[in-house]
Amino acid sequence: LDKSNSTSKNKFPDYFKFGAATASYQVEGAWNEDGKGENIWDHITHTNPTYVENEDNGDVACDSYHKYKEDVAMLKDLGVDYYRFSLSWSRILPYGVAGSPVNKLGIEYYRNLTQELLDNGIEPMVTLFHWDTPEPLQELGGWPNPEMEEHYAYYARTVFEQLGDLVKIWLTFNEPKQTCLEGYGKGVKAPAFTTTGMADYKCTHTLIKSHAKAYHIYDEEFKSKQGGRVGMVIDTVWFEPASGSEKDAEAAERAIQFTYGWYGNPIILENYPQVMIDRIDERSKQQGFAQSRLPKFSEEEVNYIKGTYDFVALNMYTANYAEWKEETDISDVGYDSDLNVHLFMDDSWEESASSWLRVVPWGLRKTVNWLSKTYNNPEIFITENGVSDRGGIDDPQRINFYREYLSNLVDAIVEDGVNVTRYTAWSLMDNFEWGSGYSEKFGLYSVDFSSPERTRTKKASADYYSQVISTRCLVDSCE
Ligand code: PNW
Repeated sequence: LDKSNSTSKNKFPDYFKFGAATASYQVEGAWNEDGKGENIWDHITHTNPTYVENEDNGDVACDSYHKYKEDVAMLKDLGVDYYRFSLSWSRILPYGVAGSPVNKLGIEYYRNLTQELLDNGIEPMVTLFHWDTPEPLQELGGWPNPEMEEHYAYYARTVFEQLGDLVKIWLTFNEPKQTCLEGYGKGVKAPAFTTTGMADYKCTHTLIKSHAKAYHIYDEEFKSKQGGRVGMVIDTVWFEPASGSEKDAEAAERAIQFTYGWYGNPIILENYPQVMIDRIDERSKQQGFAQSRLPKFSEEEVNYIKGTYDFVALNMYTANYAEWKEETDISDVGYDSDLNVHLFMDDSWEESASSWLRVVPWGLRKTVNWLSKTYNNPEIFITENGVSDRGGIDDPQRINFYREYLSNLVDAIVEDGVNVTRYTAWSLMDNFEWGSGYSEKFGLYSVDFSSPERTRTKKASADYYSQVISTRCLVDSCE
């Protein structure tokens, strides 16, 4: 695309907002302070330390529990409009379960952080759940147990009551696909179960119902007085057909339906994607299951779930090629064989420190266009986008990443008419990158994890992002 003759094409609209994100377990530390209960990441890192690279854990992390004022000062310096952070369920409800006592000190921490943001003119955007399930709930079976809906509803109501006067944007779940598929299906996230093709589907079923319930609780009990909005963060990579063939196009569409659509369709449209229902029903039957491995929503549930969003939220980092493949072994029970698409990356795509993440900026433009078309032009928030390296203050690769992805985003908005209103950089600072520990760095600020002070230092990319935010523009020449 030739943008040389139009400067305004590089400009984000005036209403557009920029933010930065973190998540509780990845930054807070203070894992057992002030009455916080144990969660599944505390549990797995303490009982099975080699689960994470270098035996890292989030016991201290960035120590944001004590250093939140420094974090807010960094956000202020960046000039962001809002800060996306998550609440630790175990810090608020140490026992996790419905009806259990609220930890006043936990609430106080989040009220202090939120007030500090507001005092600095930064809007809070709050995720209720970013993967850190309370351990007592995991011991009741965790997300595949339908009972979780009741526990989550109690937690959500508690949070709306305690923080709803200050917070106007709520995200019920972060990337539930990672919780369900990676946590219960593939074992690469806590609680590390590997019952794919069953537990991941049950987890999703309960989680979607939990989301819908929280949405309705807010809508009925809080919205009229608090005036906020509620949505769910769903992630996907962009799936590009491996060739121009019909079959590869079908494979790519099936892959995004099994990824974004798995969660997006029930909430934004109606029920699971038909291609998931058909394939999993059929494969289950051939495998001798008396019913489908994909649970069914009743008609009443379908109607209760549909429409439970005030905006559509997307985490997006990278892309895969999708290639059609022959049906292979019917006896294999699992999400991957239910999907049955050959996914791969192009060797020419620039690498990052994360094996799953290659730099594919045009994927963002295609993804938001797909969302807009599939879900009838909703308001879209980008709730995460960013890149990892191995560290250092001078980070030209990250500057280039942000420049290229933002350039594609502005094209999607200005040229394609997609209604994206927010962009969130992952992450404000280097933090605990789950199974990779502290080895992969996504921050705009570096954190010295070898120092008890957890000293934060601004990277070159933070200056770049600041400049984009203050000018709403990607190039110096635009206005
Ligand atoms: C996100 N993918 O996870 C999480 O929300 C963050 O907590 C995490 O730190 C960040 O990305 C970086 O990993 C994702 O393959 C992991 O598409 C993988 C994918 C997407 C999101």
